[in-house]
Amino acid sequence: MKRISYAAVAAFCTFATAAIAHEYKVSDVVVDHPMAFETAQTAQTAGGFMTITNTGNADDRLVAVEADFPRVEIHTTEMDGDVARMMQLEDGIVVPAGESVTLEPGGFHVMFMGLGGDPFEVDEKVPATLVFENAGRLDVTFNVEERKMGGHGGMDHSNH
Ligand SMILES: [Cu+2]
Repeated sequence: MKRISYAAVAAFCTFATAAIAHEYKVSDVVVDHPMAFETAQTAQTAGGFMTITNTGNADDRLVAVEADFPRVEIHTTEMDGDVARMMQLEDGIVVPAGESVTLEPGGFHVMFMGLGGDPFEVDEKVPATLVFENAGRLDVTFNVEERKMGGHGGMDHSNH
């Protein structure tokens, strides 16, 4: 149950930032508003979020994300009792035909790893390439946004 209520909070935050949405498209895949939250100075990882829509008639799959970091992984989040644990998705994320998949705090996310003392700062632009099994490669920019306080900031990735 906890996971569901958390997702509702995250969805609210997503709508609140919709005014600065940006969108990318390749073949039948549309990527809306790739973003990341600012991180602590000492953070080694940061999460990347977006909505991926497949307008085609065949399923597609986000198989990799490339960016200028020592490692970039695709993660899911599972609740282990009250503890949220992140796990790498070796096979990526399926985006079914005609559907959207949202990467958001508490769920699927891109994990930028090995920040090495260069934290994400508000208004920073993080270039990345999304690799889809069918649609191919898509260059996008993750906008770094303010981490809202009071429980609206999403998952803390700093100890990942
Ligand atoms: Cu993660």
